[in-house]
Amino acid sequence: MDELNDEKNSKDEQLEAFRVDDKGKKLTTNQGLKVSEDEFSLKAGVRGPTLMEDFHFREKLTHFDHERIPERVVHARGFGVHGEFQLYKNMEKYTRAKFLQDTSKKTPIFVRFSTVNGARGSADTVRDARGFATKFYTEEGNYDLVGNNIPVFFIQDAIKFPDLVHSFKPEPDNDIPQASTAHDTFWDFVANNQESAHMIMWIMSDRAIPRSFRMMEGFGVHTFRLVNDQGVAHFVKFHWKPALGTHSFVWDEARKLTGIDPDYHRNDLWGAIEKGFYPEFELGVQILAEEDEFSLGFDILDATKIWPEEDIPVTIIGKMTLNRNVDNFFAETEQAAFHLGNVVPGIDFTNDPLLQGRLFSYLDTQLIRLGGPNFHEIPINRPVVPFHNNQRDGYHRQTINLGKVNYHRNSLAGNTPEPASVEEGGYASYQEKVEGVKIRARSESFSDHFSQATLFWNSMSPPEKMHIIDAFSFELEKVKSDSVKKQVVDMFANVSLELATAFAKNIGVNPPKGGGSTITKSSPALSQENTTKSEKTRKVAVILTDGFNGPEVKYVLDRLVNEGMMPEIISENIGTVQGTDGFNVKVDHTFLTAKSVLFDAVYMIRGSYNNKMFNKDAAYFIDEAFSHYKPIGATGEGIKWLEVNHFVGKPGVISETDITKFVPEFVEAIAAHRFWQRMLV
Ligand code: HDE
Repeated sequence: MDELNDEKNSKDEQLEAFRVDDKGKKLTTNQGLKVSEDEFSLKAGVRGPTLMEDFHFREKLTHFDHERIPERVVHARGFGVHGEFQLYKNMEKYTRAKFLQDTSKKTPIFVRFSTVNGARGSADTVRDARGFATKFYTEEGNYDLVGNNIPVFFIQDAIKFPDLVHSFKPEPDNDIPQASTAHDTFWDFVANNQESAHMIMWIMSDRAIPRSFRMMEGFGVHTFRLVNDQGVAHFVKFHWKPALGTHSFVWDEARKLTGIDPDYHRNDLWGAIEKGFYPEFELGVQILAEEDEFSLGFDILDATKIWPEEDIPVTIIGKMTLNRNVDNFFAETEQAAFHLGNVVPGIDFTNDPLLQGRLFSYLDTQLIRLGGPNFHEIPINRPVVPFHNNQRDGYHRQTINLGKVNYHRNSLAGNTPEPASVEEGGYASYQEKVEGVKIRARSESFSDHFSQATLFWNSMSPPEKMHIIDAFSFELEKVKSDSVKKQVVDMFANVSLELATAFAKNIGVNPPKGGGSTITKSSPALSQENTTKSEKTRKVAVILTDGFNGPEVKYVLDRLVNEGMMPEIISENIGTVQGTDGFNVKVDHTFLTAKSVLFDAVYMIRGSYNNKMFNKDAAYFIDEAFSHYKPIGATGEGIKWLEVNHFVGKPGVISETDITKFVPEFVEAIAAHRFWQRMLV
């Protein structure tokens, strides 16, 4: 079980030994005793008290009483999936890590995506950073890349993390609001900890409301080190680039989804994998020579800074494919334990004070969450290679270590298990020269909080800028303290006067007196306008009633499916809807469950002019999709319907009687995703 197998997925094989199928089996206690009655407790008389001796009742209830474990203090709401990583490019020039050298091997991986702020049962589509934690089960042990979908962080030193988290969590007196930063304590923290400026720009941007886990970038955030066989190190930043591009909701849509489908991102990822639309992310690295450490004009140890991609290009080195859903959410996703300290030879740390603090926190948090020091033995956390050491005992120990020797150095077991030399694969920390006085202070080189926040603002397209202004306005409208609002306006005047003046007006605060930025640089890679755009896997709502043109609709639906989209049929009742020429289609939804926010595009075929209620719902559906800038298509009688409702001729509205022309135009519109020109219509 512990040996690597190149042909098969070694993690999947390992997990197989732990999978249990209860179907078709007799019910037993945890001791394997067959149970003859599971609905009635053992009583003294049918109307009498339950007896203490009812071991089955006690076992069942006791287990149930202890089913919950503490949720993660941050990133409580998450969703995990399995996959594999395939290297494209041998990186031996930079790193000894074997999984980054052998392009013929696939490394099993497990990824857990998450929100940061909300509780375990909170909604998926809130405004927040998303966690993007990847566990590589390599032949040299587990390597965890525990990143986010935003490349910078709020603070520069881990000692402030509890303060940051207290400020964004629900306020302590009334535990409100859930999964939202739109409240006083968070913005008070921001205004009084101005290193947060850059991260706040990202959080107020569309990046914080991703359309899908499948459509967001991932970043390792910190500067790490790659170390090669000669012991030569390079600084590195890690990136995940989604094959489908980086896409977002509009805010109104995201908010509505928190009610309509709080599990939206889970459903989206689970469904895509079940349908065989396996999400892909390419792994990229930005590499910087050690001698260039001070060449970038900011400190590379400061986690509030990016390395603009135009200055240091991202080299793509491999691809991860997510191809398997979990069998059991609790056993796999909830019990997964990530830790930045899980590294393999050839990957090392830097002195980024945020990274250094995280190296403590992740192991520590698992002790309470997973109830002891043996969580590495839980199937999802086990490496696919054997582990041997003198650590013993503790809650829920599963390994049965043989023999008497449980200490190092020894002679009774020939001094084994023994350390491995570097040549044998032993991990040796990079020998960085360090000297300094003991001091609690921020390095001067960490003091520029605004330049890159301005760089981000300068890089946004006009619609993205409008969304950022709206997001600041929304959040601050919810803040009660006038003083906090004013402080935030003054703070962001340092990023952009245009921005601060715009949201100050919306929230009734006097415009900033000073401020402004001299930074004119921009980084096109930061704008989602420049991302990959594709129609693949997009969900199309097909509104259809009886009597539609069968051959035409069949043609369109077949083409949409063949080109990788997911059409779903909405009609008056669940069942089938009848077209001409004997063409029937299975109905997926009525308007009771189908809301426009669940779809990327709408295809209107025939409005039933007899059913007033249906027409009203269809009108609302299309109106809403239109207001969210989504593509709308119509053929046949659907065109009449769009005409009556004055949609024809508007940007992103495709109405065509010739279906051979309609399909390519509609597919192109779906690939364009949003028609921001409608803001001006
Ligand atoms: Fe985390 N973070 N974090 N974090 N973090 C946790 O570990 C912490 C930070 C990130 O899917 C906790 O197992 C400190 C940055 C992800 O299971 C905890 C600091 C980044 C996940 C913790 C940070 C992250 C966590 C809570 C400041 C992006 C979810 C439960 C120095 C690079 C992992 C747990 C999963 C989870 C501590 C900042 C990403 C408490 C002290 C920066 C993706 O240990």
